[in-house]
Amino acid sequence: MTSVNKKFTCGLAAAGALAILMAACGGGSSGSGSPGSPTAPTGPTTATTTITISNNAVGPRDIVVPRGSQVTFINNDSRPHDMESDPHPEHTDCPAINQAGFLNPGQSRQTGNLNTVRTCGYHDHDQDQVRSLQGTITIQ
Ligand SMILES: [Cu+2]
Repeated sequence: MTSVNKKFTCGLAAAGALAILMAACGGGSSGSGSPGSPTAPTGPTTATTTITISNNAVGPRDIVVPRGSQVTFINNDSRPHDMESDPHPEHTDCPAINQAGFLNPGQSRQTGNLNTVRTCGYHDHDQDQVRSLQGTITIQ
């Protein structure tokens, strides 16, 4: 019965002071102001500012860059690609990525300055279902 009693106590604390509850009983992350721990990317990440497209796939898919960086997309494929920020089709998460945009074969272009510490997903707007053309840029 000890655990039940503890939960009951926390409930009372919540009614009184939410902030104290968060500290005493919550133990969860605050959700803001936690430097160095952005949303964990799905795969291994690489410290580079260049993403190359070939054989209808990006590489490396997931990269880590310092805040303020520009990332260069290089299209070494035999067909055009249109690299844009998630989510599709709005492209609103990280608008700086949209500056890479449409790349003909052999073309390359940089994103704008990635100034916000966060993880940005990107995709090929013309093949938004193709996983091999999707990845993440983690800004830290
Ligand atoms: Cu799109």
